Amino acid sequence: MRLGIIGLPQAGKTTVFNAVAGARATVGGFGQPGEIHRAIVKIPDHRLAILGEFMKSKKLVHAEIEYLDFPPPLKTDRGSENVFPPALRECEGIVAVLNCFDPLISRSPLERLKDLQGEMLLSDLIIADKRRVRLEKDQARGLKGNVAEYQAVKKVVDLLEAEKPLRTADFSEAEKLQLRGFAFLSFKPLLVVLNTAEGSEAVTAQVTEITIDPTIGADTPVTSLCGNIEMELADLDKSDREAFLADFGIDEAATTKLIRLSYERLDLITFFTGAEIDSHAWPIRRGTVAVNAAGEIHQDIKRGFIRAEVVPVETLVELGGMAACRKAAKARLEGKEYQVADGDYILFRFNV
Ligand SMILES: Nc1nc2c(ncn2[C@@H]2O[C@H](COP(=O)(O)OP(=O)(O)OP(=O)(O)O)[C@@H](O)[C@H]2O)c(=O)[nH]1
Ligand SMILES: [Mg+2]
Repeated sequence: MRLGIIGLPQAGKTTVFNAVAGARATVGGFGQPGEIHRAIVKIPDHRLAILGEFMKSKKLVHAEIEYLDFPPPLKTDRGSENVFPPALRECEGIVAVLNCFDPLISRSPLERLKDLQGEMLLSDLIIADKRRVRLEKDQARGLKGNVAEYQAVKKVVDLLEAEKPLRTADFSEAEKLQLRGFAFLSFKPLLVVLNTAEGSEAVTAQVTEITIDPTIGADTPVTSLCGNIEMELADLDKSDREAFLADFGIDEAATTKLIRLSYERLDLITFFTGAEIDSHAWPIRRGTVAVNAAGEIHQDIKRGFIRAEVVPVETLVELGGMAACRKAAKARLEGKEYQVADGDYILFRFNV
């Protein structure tokens, strides 16, 4: 799962990227045109450590997501679908970074977010409209085109012309299937980061203004952090970082919160497996059923699926193992269609 970090020029995208990824990409350099930084980030999860300790695991395997740091939208290409690099279309979610540290910027964060969103709407519209024209031409020539696709594309064009991002509209599963291949940017879940100056919190009014704006959508989380401080923090080793946080009475770095929010925004939850070799946190989409969760581990486990034995990982550790959980009637046997819950520890029974 990938999240693309985007923003207007000099918003602090690369700084935020360095902070979440512990990376050291050059900041303030106005990037190389077209240069994209990528990094895989482990999802912090205290439950994995607890499980690993209990299982005496040699290794912990975290759930991961990938962040991509993009250059700003191309100004010269305004009005084309290539304002953003194609790699952004391959991301499952988008993080928009807004410069709130420079007091000389007069447009409000909301206005700048709308500018950025405007670019996304436009590039989606160009793609959708091209397709609409093509399908209408086919119809005019008497070709029996795909009616369902035409209707879905027409709906998209209408929404975009009304400047409505697709993620705020309702689509049926059938429509989504028709639209999947277009990878529309405004369809992707969005997360907003206000990048604030050192020592200043985000202005609550700015956050609220974005949160309640109907063109952004109520589902869009808005968080704030100071990119510079977070980047320095990410550069410290673990004990120094903990000491730093304790000094300031902070229990969690803002980037940790951002990573957690990213994970949630992608609609991911975690289930666990564990043994002496390793304890493993597995990311899956919320709503995934047991048999498909099994497939994440191995196709054989999916194919030969019999039952899943399930218990919350905390209960497993607290009661001291699966046998004790069975005895206390805390472990459940679930079938293929069981919707896996966040924090489930699962033993798959399978036969191949
Ligand atoms: N004071 C302050 N400056 C920041 C902060 N975050 C970024 N900057 C500065 O803003 C400038 C741009 O930072 P980058 O992270 O390179 O911004 P960017 O959005 O990646 O820039 P481009 O990729 O060129 O569009 C640098 O000089 C940073 O030091 C912050 O939290 N506080
Ligand atoms: Mg940059």
